[in-house]
Amino acid sequence: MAGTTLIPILGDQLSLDLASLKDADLETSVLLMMEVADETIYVKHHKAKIAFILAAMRHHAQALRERGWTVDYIKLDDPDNHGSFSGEIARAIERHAPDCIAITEAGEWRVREMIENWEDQFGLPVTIHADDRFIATHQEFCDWAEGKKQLRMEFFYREMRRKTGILLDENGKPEGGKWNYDSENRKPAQQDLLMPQPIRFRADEITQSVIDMVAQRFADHPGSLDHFHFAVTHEEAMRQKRQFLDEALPQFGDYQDAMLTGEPFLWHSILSPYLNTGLLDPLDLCREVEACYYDGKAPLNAAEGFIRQIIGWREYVRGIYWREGPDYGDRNHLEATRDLPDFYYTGDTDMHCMAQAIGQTLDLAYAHHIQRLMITGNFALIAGIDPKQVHIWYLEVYADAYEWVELPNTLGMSQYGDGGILASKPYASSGNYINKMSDYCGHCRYDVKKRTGEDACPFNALYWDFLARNADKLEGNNRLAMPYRNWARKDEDEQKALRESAARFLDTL
Ligand code: FAD
Ligand code: DLZ
Ligand code: SF4
Repeated sequence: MAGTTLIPILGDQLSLDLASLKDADLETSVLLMMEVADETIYVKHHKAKIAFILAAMRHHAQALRERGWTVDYIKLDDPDNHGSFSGEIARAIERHAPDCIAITEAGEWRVREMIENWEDQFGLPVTIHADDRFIATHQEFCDWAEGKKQLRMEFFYREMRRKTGILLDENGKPEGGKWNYDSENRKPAQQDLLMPQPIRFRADEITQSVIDMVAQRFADHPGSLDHFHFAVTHEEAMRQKRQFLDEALPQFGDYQDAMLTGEPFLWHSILSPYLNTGLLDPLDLCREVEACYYDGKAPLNAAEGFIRQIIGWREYVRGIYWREGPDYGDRNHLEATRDLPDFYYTGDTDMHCMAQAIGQTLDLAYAHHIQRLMITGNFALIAGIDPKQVHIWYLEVYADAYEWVELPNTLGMSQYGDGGILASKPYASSGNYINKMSDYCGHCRYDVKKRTGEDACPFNALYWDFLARNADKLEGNNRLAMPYRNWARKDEDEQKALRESAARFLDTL
């Protein structure tokens, strides 16, 4: 008779057809799900992020049991809980005496290295399955990147379009003749009564008990539980997906980069927590978006733009995370050392754009891409904040944050900490960009048109100071030739005034 296989399922592996379950035997497998202290405190995750993950895990365990699996579920408040994945595997081995362990690969180096020790630690064979919820394998990404002087998402994305066949015509050419319709996608938005709103899911008994436990146990973690709205089951995540496809997708492209006061969601999907935990499948979602285009329910710029975020950016950042290795998070190309200001944890700042982006983040564990990149990320970049502290903040505060996706976005794309592996130039801007893409400046005590002086928008002087401060590292970058020419054209007095204004502001942080 076949012995028992122990199959640990981690908190971001909540897919019913997870790789480690595909060939597993219903009769002889024990699935192990573990709520463990180490995972909840290795950074101070937002309360709503912890509540979402644990509530989704508990509902997923139910869904697995309904499908006939034996699930051994360890709760965080179990008095015997050892508090770590390895500690709980050791206890589960005592309970179930398995012959072997099978697991789907983890989403970060820290846990991957832990799992790689298990064979020696427990004296059992451990099979690690590749995570086939992603489109590109690690090898495919490395093969594509091999020998290239510069990696560019756009070219990798075309490979993913070819691999999946998404939005290709019968001759294998991109639908509509172009691979990318971003030039149509950079419109500012107006306040609009018909703006779609994501579904606010009600907490059932299971979710409520998790929320209560998190409120008590993680009171010193950032963020609020008052607005907890997440889908926590596969069915609820599907409903949110349907809502997005029907109501927001058609205008997703147009307003992808827009920001409005008091509107945290705009036409974004709010699906990343579900894609990253496995409640939704990324490729299925892209095929549904593609179908919306073919059925005339969404224009090509919206469908292509959305699909690019998933089969392009999402896959690309993952490829870079694993290719660059476990020390990626230690890089600091611009040698930025300033501490992260306290207002990242309170939202208490006169900069209205920052107060909006941080405030909604603390309330909802959500901000959309341009808020993350061009508001909070841009500020940290031009103020010279230590990229590791910035990385930890992003990993803590967003419900969708796991290191494989958060770190390259933060350290690489947003903070240029990898010196240009992920992005060809730093995403630094003055207040002008924020004013163009949002209505924030109209509500701000600072004047976005002013560059120096007490009421000048801090982003302006900081932007020029950033360029001047990092000239030795950035001046040679072709994509920054124009801003450096503009800096050189300023007379000495103006340069001095800008740098002094920046220094005065930085002193207040
Ligand atoms: P939509 O705007 O509706 O986009 C659709 C989907 O595309 C997203 O759900 C997401 O799965 C994918 N996507 C879009 N952009 C990216 C990207 N750059 N990288 C990976 N996937 C992308 N995304 C995370 O999932 N987790 C993170 O921890 C995370 N950290 C970020 C940190 C910084 C500094 C920046 C600039 C971006 C980060 N992103 C992260 C990418 C992006 O901001 C979020 O995926 C997006 O805001 C999620 O909201 P949404 O589901 O409404 O996205
Ligand atoms: C993020 C997180 C949290 C807060 N808690 C748990 C947990 O208690 N149990 C669990 O299995 N996973 C949790 N996670 C997600 C893990 O940190 C994630 O699976 C690893 O980062 C590996 O990618
Ligand atoms: Fe932000 Fe400057 Fe605009 Fe104020 S004026 S909202 S600080 S960009």
